[in-house]
Amino acid sequence: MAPMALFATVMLLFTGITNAHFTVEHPPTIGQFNDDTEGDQPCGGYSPDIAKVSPTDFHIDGDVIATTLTHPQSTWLYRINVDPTAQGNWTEVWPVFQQSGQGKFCNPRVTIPREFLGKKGFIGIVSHAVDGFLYQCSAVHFVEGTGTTPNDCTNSSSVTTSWVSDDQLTAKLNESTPSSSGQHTPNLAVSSKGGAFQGLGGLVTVGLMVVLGAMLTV
Ligand SMILES: *[C@@H]1O[C@H](CO)[C@@H](O)[C@H](O)[C@H]1NC(C)=O
Ligand SMILES: *[C@@H]1O[C@H](CO)[C@@H](O)[C@H](O)[C@H]1NC(C)=O
Ligand SMILES: *[C@@H]1O[C@H](CO)[C@@H](O)[C@H](O)[C@H]1NC(C)=O
Ligand SMILES: [Cu+2]
Repeated sequence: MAPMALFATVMLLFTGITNAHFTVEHPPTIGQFNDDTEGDQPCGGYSPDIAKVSPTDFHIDGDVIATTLTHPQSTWLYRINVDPTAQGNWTEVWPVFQQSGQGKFCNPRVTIPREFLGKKGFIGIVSHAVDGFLYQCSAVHFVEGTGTTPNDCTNSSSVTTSWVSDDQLTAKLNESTPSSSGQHTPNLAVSSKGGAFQGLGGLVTVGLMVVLGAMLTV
């Protein structure tokens, strides 16, 4: 009984660890979050249609973008467009920067060019991390003024940021044709969609099975 319980716990633990890229707290994202398709542009596996969602107000003189990163490092692109299905013609609304350290990063003063005032569209948040590019979108209505900063807008203590240039990430401003989820696994030849971490998790799991198997036969 005990070894099997241990085995199950270990399996669960590794499953939990491998299901992690990044999430967005503010503004609320559209579509069901799906870890496996977060590498599909433009919105992480979800096909947006501005006519079918309820946009949140986003204040053009300064409002909040807040994310939680579950990788040790990421470069970030904040982009917006007013295409009904979020295809292409993105405008950068914050310079590309790098986050070091897992956890929450909240940017309380993202401003939007005035030409977008009164329009409905999308804020796309793109992460470039160890297992490739990852996407989330929020549907927003660009309104006048400055947003109030929510209480959960905080930076994790381990998080630091710096300005970097990332040409591959900046090129996502021009991206418009749907990508395959294969883009999410550029570094290791792992067939699963989840990328390097699932590959690693799989290896470790196999290793543990061997060890536990040996224990059980003793
Ligand atoms: C791209 O977006 C900008 C800003 O909304 C707009 O002025 C421009 O006309 C758009 N270009 C195309 C080709 O849709
Ligand atoms: C988080 O850190 C950035 C600088 O890295 C800072 O601009 C921002 O105001 C911080 N957010 C909060 C909620 O303090
Ligand atoms: C986007 O495409 C236009 C036209 O091809 C090009 O001039 C511009 O440099 C590109 N921007 C980026 C960020 O790649
Ligand atoms: Cu990931």
